[in-house]
Amino acid sequence: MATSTKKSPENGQSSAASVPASPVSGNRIVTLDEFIIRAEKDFDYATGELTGLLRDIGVAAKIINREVNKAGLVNIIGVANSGENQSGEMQQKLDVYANEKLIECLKNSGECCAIASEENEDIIQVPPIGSKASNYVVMFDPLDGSSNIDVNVSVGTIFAIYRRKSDPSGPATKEDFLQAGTKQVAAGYVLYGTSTLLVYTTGRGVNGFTLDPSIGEFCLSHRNMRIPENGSTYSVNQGYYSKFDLEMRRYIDNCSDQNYGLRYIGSMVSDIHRILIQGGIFLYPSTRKYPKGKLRLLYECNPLSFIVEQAGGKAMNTQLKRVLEVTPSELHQRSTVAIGSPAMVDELKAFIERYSALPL
Ligand code: AHM
Ligand code: MG
Repeated sequence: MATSTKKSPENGQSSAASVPASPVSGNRIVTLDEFIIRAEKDFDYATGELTGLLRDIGVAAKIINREVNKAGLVNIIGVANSGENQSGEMQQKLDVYANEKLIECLKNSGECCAIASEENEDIIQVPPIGSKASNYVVMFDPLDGSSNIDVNVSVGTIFAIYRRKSDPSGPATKEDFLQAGTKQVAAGYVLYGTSTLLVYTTGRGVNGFTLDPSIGEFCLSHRNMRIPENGSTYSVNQGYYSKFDLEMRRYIDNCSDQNYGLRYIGSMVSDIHRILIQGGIFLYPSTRKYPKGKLRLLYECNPLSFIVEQAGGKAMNTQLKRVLEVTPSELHQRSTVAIGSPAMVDELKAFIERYSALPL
């Protein structure tokens, strides 16, 4: 039976397992919108803003999904060499398109006061609509793994929502975005895969919704997701093996010795989604090219760590610090990361402690 933990907006997170107190019943279809509205009732201080933001992101995800799905058709249905085609926008790179759509959807409703995107150097102010001052900021990676689009491999959108720290009567500031991941009020991802899925958490467990193209709605399909305690696959770009630190090479050797399977899609959302369902560990350690790791703390590591922790998993960087407790100093800060089944993250931790030459 579902449990309820009433919370103020200041402490947007609780321990993992709770689901909305207003349960959704039986086999009937529960849409994302319905689920969000029901869940909102469990927050004492809910004003509808967070609900509105999640709905905006859901709408943008449907638009992005439509374009991603026909990406291979661009050259067929576009007007040859004219620079234009029937949608006008399809010839843009899809990550630029996804970025614009998310910004547009969020600006239209005015439910957030500012946006930060992996695609934009600086924060984007969202002008208030009427007298409504918003309390939230949103950050996202609009199309993660976009280099995979050309070869028809799954890509994803990742997002995180925080309460602003600055005075709501003035413009948002960079400090509103430079908050530790523990301050996330909500986070999620959209996976444009064999089917399109939206998975999100508001700090009270994780739920997933599959897009039913026949009705154009995300429908609850993965209720209260829990990551397996252990797994038998590891996910890392093993091509960089010789560029990894000793402790990481020893851990990978151990994975091989133990006959763990190697699964690496090269789209973080897809790799994390598989691990959430089947168990396993995802790694992006430092390499010679990316000494601080490749992935972005704000747009990739924090939201996916929040989701995995809420599903019962663990997420740390290779300095063994919990990812969500790192206080960012830059919008586009990179981080090393190890995310996944708790037993596997603990096993990696033991290897790092044993083999690391660096003081931890
Ligand atoms: P992107 O945001 O430029 O798409 O880069 C992030 C992606 C992740 O989805 C994926 O895990 C990683 O880059 C793959 O990197 P690599 O090709 O170095 O293994
Ligand atoms: Mg990315």
